[in-house]
Amino acid sequence: MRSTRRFRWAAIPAAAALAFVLAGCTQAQLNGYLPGHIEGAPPATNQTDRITGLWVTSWTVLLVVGLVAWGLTIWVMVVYRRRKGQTGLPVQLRYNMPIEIFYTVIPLILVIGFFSFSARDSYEIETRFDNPDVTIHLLAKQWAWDFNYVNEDVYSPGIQAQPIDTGPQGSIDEALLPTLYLPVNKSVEIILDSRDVVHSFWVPDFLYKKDVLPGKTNYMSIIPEREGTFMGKCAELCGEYHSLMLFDVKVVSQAEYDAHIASLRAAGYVGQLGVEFDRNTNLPGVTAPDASEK
Ligand SMILES: [Cu+2]
Repeated sequence: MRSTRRFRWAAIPAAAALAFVLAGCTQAQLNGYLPGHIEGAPPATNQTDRITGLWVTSWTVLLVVGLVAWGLTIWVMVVYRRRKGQTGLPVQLRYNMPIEIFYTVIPLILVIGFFSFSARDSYEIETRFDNPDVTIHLLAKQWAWDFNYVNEDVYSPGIQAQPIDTGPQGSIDEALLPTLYLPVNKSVEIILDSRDVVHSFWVPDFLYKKDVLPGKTNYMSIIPEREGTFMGKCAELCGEYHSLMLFDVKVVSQAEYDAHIASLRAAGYVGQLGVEFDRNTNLPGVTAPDASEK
């Protein structure tokens, strides 16, 4: 009698878990509610499937752990509740070796698992190309972005987003946004430097962001795989107009990319926008800033 009642209570979390699994998953759930996924279209970059996989696997495992933990908690509360007429303390248990091994070993396996998969994926993501097809030298500044197209020796100077009065509150002039053009299916290395304070280069659909630090060069290695316009923003609070530090990334065909480079050249944007425009002249080092070098 006693054991069947226990079994009945244990069936509740088990049934709940089963119902959850049998309910099936929508595409958004399978994608972990991450942005940038379009059904039937190529992934935004060569990394997005990997990042989505790590995220979805992680939260699925954690959800199962949660269901087991919540199930056991509720089960214990119900089965071992104080019954009518009971007085005093129940039998006290201590030093239960199987349980102690269980709650030591399982979390250890989880932590090692999460660590190793995260380390593997971040290693893959952070590995730089030996010979990227396209090299972009990006310079972040309060509150915009300069893009140098290194191979073609042209540049695109950026200004911060310009609010416009027409349209809903908070509207900005899309045409004036700094825009980085990238050819589709080409390996791209973005070299990230800051002219002043800490910024962060973030294209939400690429599922990755990278800090842009003064005095330290960071690198981002991606292959954009889907044509389109991707919104980007600075993801590190960097001052008064941080919220206007917006940009677009346009992933286009090689022909459109070449045409854009030609239009920059025709507009006179030839050469590279270097560190001479940095506001920060006091980078880490052993020498004081020299006014004559400016
Ligand atoms: Cu910023």
